[in-house]
Amino acid sequence: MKFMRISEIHIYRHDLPVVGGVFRTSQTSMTSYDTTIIEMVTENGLVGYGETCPHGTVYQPHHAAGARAALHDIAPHLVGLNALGIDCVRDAMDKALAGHRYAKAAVDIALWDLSGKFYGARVCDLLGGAKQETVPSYFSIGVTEPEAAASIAREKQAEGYRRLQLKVGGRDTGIDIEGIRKVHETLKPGVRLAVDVNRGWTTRDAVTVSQACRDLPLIIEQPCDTVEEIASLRGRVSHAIFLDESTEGPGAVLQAVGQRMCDGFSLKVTRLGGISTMRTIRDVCRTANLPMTCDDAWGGDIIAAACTHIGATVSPRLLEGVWLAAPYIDRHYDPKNGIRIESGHIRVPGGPGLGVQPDSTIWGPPVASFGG
Ligand code: 0XW
Ligand code: MG
Repeated sequence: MKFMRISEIHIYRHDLPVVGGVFRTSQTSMTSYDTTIIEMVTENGLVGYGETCPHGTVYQPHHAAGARAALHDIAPHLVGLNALGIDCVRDAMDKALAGHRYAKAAVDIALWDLSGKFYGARVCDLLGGAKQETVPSYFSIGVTEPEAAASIAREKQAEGYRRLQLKVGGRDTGIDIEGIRKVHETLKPGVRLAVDVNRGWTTRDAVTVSQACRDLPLIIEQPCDTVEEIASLRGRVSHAIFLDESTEGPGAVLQAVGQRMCDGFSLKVTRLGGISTMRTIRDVCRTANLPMTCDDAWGGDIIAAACTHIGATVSPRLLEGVWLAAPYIDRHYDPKNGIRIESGHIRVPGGPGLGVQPDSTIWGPPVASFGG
């Protein structure tokens, strides 16, 4: 096996203020995101990047400062290892610290970036090849009043989006029903709508809303908190159900697939453990004939590139979309090759690795450095 020694690891912290002021989900209102970036340098001077950025502190059992603390403990165990042996480095991370998949994901992403740079290949090509060079994105409309949601829905379809996700929950279900109906009325032919509750309903609420909207073709995403609640909805609701937050790791996805608990997944790269785990789950979804998204909770160009590369390798028939935080972020890490959404679609970057070359001065000095 070829060897490329990891010589330095730097950890950065960066704020991503929300364009428009606030992004609301049923249980969280975010005005700024705290993201963590990892920079891995190899002995021959290649530099790889990874990122992890939770959607606040209650969306998942993930914590921004916790990610940095975990990486701080893990990093010393990685200096000197072979960056090209991605799975061996993952083993080393597991020996250094149990759990903390969302933190380790940043390292995993940086390793794929480095492998791509070493072999002169794009991450999507290392993952088996891009099935499309432009992937569909979808727009997420935060929790808002029904009229406001409908007007954003109109605007985003005019921009070219072919899938919308409407956030609901955390309020009277009557308003949710009105919002869903109002947004649905705006849908152009072929545009699909997912209603994302982010765990905000009881099973009673889920049955009530689904029955009240039974004439509308929708996907309902993560209606309730637990998989037990969601599993109990089978046969009682009129809509396809997707799991998001409940897929806390690959094991949870396998369980949901085995029990046919849902009709698809909204997947988060860092929650599952990075690009390596997403590849496994992509193949599981293909085997089980289940649609999936390739998203993350939030994050800048590095996360956006990771989601796009994986998304490009999913069978187009099963790819629900690649969600990026880009519309809510006003600055790219890589001003030239940063990941952009145009007409609701994302072009897969052409350069080696992730295909983005961040300007690390944007993040200020590292909060921790190892090796060197
Ligand atoms: C729309 N998202 C991808 C962004 C927020 O993290 C919530 C999330 C979701 O689908 O739940
Ligand atoms: Mg979701």
